[in-house]
Amino acid sequence: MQIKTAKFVASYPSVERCPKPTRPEFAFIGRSNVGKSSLINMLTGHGGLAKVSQRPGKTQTINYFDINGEWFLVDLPGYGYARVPQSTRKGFARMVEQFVLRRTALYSLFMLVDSRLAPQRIDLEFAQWMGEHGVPFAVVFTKADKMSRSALQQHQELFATAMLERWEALPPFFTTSATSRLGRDELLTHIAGIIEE
Ligand SMILES: Nc1nc2c(ncn2[C@@H]2O[C@H](COP(=O)(O)OP(=O)(O)O)[C@@H](O)[C@H]2O)c(=O)[nH]1
Ligand SMILES: [Mg+2]
Repeated sequence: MQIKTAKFVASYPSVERCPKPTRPEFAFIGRSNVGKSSLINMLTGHGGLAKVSQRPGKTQTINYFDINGEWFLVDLPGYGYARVPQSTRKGFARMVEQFVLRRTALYSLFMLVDSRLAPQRIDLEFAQWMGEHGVPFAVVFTKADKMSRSALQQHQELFATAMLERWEALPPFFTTSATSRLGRDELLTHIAGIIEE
């Protein structure tokens, strides 16, 4: 898939306020600092579309980007902030939960995982929760440029093993780097394939 245009649409405070579901939507989520904004910029080819490296927990809204006038890329608030109060954290969790469960236009969700880390409980729990609710998703390993191929493979295998303790099949895995643009074609081809189905 070619990205011809990528434009910020608007930010919404809740799923109820989101626009009418008229086009396929693909949402991105992950822990704060996982590289979500960088990946969105890398995929769309627009360096300034999503803001990189802001204060963790800064994105408290559901952000819509119009891609090619054909589909929406949705930037969801991250999970796992250390520095926001518990009550705020619960608010984010509810917002994300309602969006993921209720949004009829959501074709697939991409869960970003930092390839530098061994499997994190919060990521595994979120994957588990999506699986239980039948939410289609893929796992996107970020910052692959910072890892040797063997270490990268080891973390991915550990993640797969942890998921297979609960599930018989794995979702698609993607390996990406915002700096080298690794994984860009694969992710966009995956999205195009889902839209065509
Ligand atoms: N080396 C490298 N650094 C990255 C990559 N993606 C993000 N970063 C860095 O990780 C930090 C957090 O990135 P950001 O995109 O803001 O993460 P977000 O909080 O998930 O949106 C920033 O300093 C980025 O420059 C990547 O693929 N490779
Ligand atoms: Mg961000």
